[in-house]
Amino acid sequence: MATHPIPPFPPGFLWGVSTSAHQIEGAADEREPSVWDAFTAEPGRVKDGSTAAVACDHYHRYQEDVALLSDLGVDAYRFSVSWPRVDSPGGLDFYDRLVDELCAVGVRPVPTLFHWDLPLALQEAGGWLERDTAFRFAEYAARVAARLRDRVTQWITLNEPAEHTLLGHALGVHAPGRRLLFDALPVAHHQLLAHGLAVRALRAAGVTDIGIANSHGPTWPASRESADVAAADLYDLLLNRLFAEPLLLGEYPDGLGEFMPEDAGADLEVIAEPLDWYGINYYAPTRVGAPLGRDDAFAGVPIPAELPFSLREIEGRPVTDSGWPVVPEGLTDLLTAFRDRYGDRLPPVVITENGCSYEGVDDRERIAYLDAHIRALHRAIEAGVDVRGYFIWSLLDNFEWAEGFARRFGLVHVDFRTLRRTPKASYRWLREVLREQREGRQGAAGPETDSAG
Ligand code: GBH
Repeated sequence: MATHPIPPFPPGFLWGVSTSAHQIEGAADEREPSVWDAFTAEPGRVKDGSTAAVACDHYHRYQEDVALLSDLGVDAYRFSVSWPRVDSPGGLDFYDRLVDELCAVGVRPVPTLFHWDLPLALQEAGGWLERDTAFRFAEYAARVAARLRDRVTQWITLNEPAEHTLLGHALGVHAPGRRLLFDALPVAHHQLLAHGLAVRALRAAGVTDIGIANSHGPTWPASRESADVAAADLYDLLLNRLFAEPLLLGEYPDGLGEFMPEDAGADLEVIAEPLDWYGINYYAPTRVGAPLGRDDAFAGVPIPAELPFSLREIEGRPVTDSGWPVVPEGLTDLLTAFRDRYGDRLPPVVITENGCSYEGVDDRERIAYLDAHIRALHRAIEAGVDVRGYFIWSLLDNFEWAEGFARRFGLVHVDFRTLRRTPKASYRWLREVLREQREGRQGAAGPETDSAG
C-alpha cells in the first residue's frame, strides 16, 4: 500500500461514487418490466442464475444507503433513474424521496437517465434498433427533469452506449440478448440521437449542467505486426472514436458507414449539441490482435470468428476477480490522448466510473487499485487535462449483469441473503482520503491556516 498521501486535487474537484438502478434497487414487482427482467428470466443468461428482482433492495433501504454516503463524505452520488419505474404509477416519487434525502445530507445527486434497463414494452416495439426509441427517450427525460430540476443541477443522459451496443446487441451477452455483430450499429446511432434529443429536452427544461458517461480505454496492438495494428485500430474505432467523435466533432469516423442507418449524417447536428462536460468510465486497456479465424472467448465475453479482431491477455499485470488487468497508467494515457486528439473540442472531463471486483471486506487489493488510479488521474491533471471529478464504481456490491452476484465491486459489502451492509476496509480508506483532500483544500485556501505551527 502506498505510504505517501495522495496529492491534493484542484479546488472544487468532485469526489463521488456510482450505482445503477437495475443493479441495486430490486422492487421489480413495483414497476413495469424491463429488458433485463426478461433476459434474466431466460435460463443460462446469468452465470449464477440470479435475477435483480431484489438485488440490494435499495428501493426500500435508500435511507440507510444515503447515510452510508453521508458518513463516507463524498461530494456527489451518481445513480440511475429506472425508465420502467418512471413509467409506473407514482414511479417518480421514489427519485423525489431519494433526491430529498441526498440534499438533506449535502450530497449532490447526479442522475443517469439510462443505464441499460429499457422498458420491455419499448423493446417489444423494436427497442434501440428503432429510431423512434430516441424520441421516446427525450420525452421521458423531459418528464424526469420536470420533477427533479428544482433540486438536481447535474445530469447524465446515457451510460456506456458502446457497451450496450456491443454486449447487448452485437454479442448477445447482455439484454436484450441480440447477436447482430456489425448489424448492431444502428443501436449506437439511435442511442447517440437519443442523447442529443435529451440534451435539448433538458436544456428546454432549464438544465445547464449535462454530460454523458462513455466507456473508453486505450487499445493496445498485440504486436507491431501490421495485422495486429490494424485490428487494434478497428477496435479503437468501435469503442472510442465511434462514440466520442459524433459528440465532440459532429462527425462519424470513416469506416463504418455501410452499417449505419442511411440518413445518419442528418442527425449529427443534434448529436453534437455541446456538452457541459464529458464523462468517461475507465476500467482497463484492451489488447487487440488480428482475428484468430475461430470462435474465441475473452474474460467471459464470446468473440465469434466473424469479427475482424481478437482480444489478448495483457501479461505481467495483476488481474481483478473479473479477470481485467490492473493498469493505472492506462487512465493517464487515455486522458492525455483524448486531450491531444480533441483539443478545444473536449469539454472538462469527469471520470464517471472506475473500480474493481474483489472478494472480502478486508479488501486491500481494492485500496491498492483505487490508490493507484487516483494518482494516475492526478498525473493527467498535472499534464494539463481538465478533469473535474472522479466517481468510484460502486457504493455497494450489486447485481453485476451476466455475472450475477458473483462479482463484488462495492466499497460496502452486501450480504445478499440478509441484505445487511458492511463497510469494507476500502470504505474507511476512502473516507480518510476524502478527509485529507478537504483539509488540503482548506490549507490551500486560507489565511486562517496556521502554518507557523
Ligand atoms: C460498467 O461497464 C457498467 O457501467 C456498470 O454497470 C458495471 O457494473 C461496471 O462497469 C462493472 O462491470 O476484459 O480487460 O478487456 C463496464 C464495461 C466491459 C469494462 C468490459 C471492462 C473488459 C476489460 N466493461 N471491459 S478487459
